Amino acid sequence: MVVTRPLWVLTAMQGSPSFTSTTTVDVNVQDINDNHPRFTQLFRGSVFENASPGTVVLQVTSTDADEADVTQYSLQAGGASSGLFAIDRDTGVITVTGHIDHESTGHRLVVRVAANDGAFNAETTVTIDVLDENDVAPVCHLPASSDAIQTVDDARLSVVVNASATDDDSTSPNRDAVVSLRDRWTRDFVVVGGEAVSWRRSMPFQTALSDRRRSSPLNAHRVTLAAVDAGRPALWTSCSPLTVNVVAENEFSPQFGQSYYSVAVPNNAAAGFTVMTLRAR
Ligand SMILES: [Ca+2]
Ligand SMILES: [Ca+2]
Ligand SMILES: [Ca+2]
Ligand SMILES: [Ca+2]
Repeated sequence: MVVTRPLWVLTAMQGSPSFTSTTTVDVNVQDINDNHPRFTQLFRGSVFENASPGTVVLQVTSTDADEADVTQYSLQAGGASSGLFAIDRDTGVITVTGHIDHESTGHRLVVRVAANDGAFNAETTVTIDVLDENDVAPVCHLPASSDAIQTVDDARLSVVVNASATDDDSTSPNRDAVVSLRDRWTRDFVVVGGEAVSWRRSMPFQTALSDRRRSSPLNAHRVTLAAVDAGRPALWTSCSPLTVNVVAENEFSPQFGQSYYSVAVPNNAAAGFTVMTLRAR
């Protein structure tokens, strides 16, 4: 009840003829706590995941028709938000106290706030939206046993290997990941569509200068890939390095080491006796 101060004017009369006397009585109506506190609105706030302890999320406010009442705020225990937030009991400011992780706690947290005036409680639900940060690096996926790839297909933009990237962040663009060349530019490769590792140019098989029947070391091409996401700033993870070997199509006949061999065999050699071992290349 609001304190009011009505002024009462009293008149006293006595005798005949009467005499009167007038006085003024100032009546103080004592306020008692007979009204509940009321929250001024439904509250909703937002906070980035990984926000530092002490980060202010929002402030709740309330009114109380009893002028003299002092309202104190508290959080109701329990639920997914337990331990993640605290409230200043005097000001109603809600701050971060725990580790908020969008990937494990989800995109929305709910806290129950109580306001107490010493006798009466009011409760409200505060919704806090958790905003996603780019805090998970993408992961690279290469086909098994792709560390040494052999290919005869050397044409420009022909696909050498298909790779992929995944990212456990919750929202785009933080979770949008592609495979990319680790270096901004490489001479031999290009990644098409974020996954198809392809020749940048035609890469024909080369023979060794010393022996035209042997493969040149220049046929081995190393490429380093990375899984990269689209967050700001972007995160990336290196893939296992690849070696792509250009091999010749079957254009050589097998060759013996010599064109003529002579071998002596004992005249009592039994069936199954090994005369000699020949090798061709
Ligand atoms: Ca009250
Ligand atoms: Ca996270
Ligand atoms: Ca995240
Ligand atoms: Ca990410």
